[in-house]
Amino acid sequence: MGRLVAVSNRVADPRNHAAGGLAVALSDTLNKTGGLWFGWSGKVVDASRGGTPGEGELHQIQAGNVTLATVDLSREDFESYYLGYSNGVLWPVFHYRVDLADFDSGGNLNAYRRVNQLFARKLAPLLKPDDVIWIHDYHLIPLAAELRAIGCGQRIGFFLHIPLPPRLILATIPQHEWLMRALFAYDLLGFQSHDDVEHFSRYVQGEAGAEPMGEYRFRAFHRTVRAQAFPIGIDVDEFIELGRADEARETYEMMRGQYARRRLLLGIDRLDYSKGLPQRLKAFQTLLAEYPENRSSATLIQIAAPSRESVDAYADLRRDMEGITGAINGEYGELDWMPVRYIHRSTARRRLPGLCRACNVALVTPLRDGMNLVAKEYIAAQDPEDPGVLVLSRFAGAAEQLKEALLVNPYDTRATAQAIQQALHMSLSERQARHQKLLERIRQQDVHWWSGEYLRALMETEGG
Ligand code: ADQ
Repeated sequence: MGRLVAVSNRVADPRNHAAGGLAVALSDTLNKTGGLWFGWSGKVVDASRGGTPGEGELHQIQAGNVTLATVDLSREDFESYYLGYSNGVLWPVFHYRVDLADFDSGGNLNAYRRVNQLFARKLAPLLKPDDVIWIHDYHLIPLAAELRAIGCGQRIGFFLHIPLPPRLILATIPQHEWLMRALFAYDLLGFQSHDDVEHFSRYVQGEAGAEPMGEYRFRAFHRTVRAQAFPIGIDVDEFIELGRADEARETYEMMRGQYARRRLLLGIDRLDYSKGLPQRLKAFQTLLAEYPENRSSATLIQIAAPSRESVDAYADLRRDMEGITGAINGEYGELDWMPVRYIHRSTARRRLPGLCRACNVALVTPLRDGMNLVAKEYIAAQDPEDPGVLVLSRFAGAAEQLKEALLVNPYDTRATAQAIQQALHMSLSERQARHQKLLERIRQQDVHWWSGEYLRALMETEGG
């Protein structure tokens, strides 16, 4: 295979494994092929200080064998492309929250196109003819079409980290046809789950008259694209290793010391409306109401990292969370026990394994989620001799794989409360059996499997 060129909205130094996620997934191949990683620098520059809006400056640094190339965005583009269209239209609709989408601002769509064109213009001169290009996520759906328009004939793949919704939900986006047509400029489309592929298939057959052409292949708009599920995983060994390091162990000891007499439940998320946090708190409240033996004992540690705070829906969610937490703590709290510890900050990755291991139950209950890696990290962090229990939303992509978790409908707060009760009282032998299966599953399809399978499929795919 030629050189790997990864493109994503944000770029991470592949030497820094502590960053997790894509950096771990791509570092092997990027290093082996002397790769290039291209994206936004994270810097917003004010147009008034020079530079036309959208014309980002290109920065290149060498990280070992890998070149990191990034561009700055103007404030206007950041607000319209990133906050406006990507996170104000695509994110909510792709998570089935049509009610939260702001469809009215045509300026946002223009900026979305403009930034994708800017990325194409800045990236094209850096490309070599036999490069293999792998573009990530909803911010960059039209990027391949823009690259093709200026003459790039390389193999280009796309991976969508978030769900693809059903046809009629997608069709609420005024530009849905343009977006979906843009996907046909790729050679391979990767989705998190089989449900997502099914939604793609139904959309293109229903809206674009596409013909399925045998396994995984679809023809529409005079092009053929391959579409397939590649569920993303974690680096299980790396996470277990992280759990053996000092910071994780100290976190574990501190938690066990502080909460010696309690049963701990854990939620770790970005503060995002897709993660089902208010519903989770209400399920916990129902648990305390209907199973009073948990009062003065069960403690929910909810860590919710700040995210996209200047988008209105996120500010509303923050207020809701503070309100519900206050109500539960006010109603059930004792001088020596607070039912909910709500922390609106992110936690250092090095502490996560210790935190996960110290908690008896993880609540991973999104209303919709592409995959959800916290579910997999929780499994990897457990002591196989005395593992905790994963309560998992059936609407997370991870539910297609993690069948031995307690699967719940997060909208049904009473059923979720029952599942939490079941988790808190599960026998050791059942916990061990479920955990052993889950660990096998996350090992079989870990992050190296994910990137390996994806790139193998991309190399096999005939363009056209
Ligand atoms: P996210 O929505 O960001 O990602 P998720 O998979 O839950 O979701 O988490 C990604 C990483 O962030 C995990 O490694 C997790 O530990 C970390 N993280 C989350 N909350 C944190 C917190 N409060 N403090 C510290 N770390 C935290 C998108 C999709 C997901 C998909 C991923 C990867 O929305 O569905 O799983 O991409 O494809």
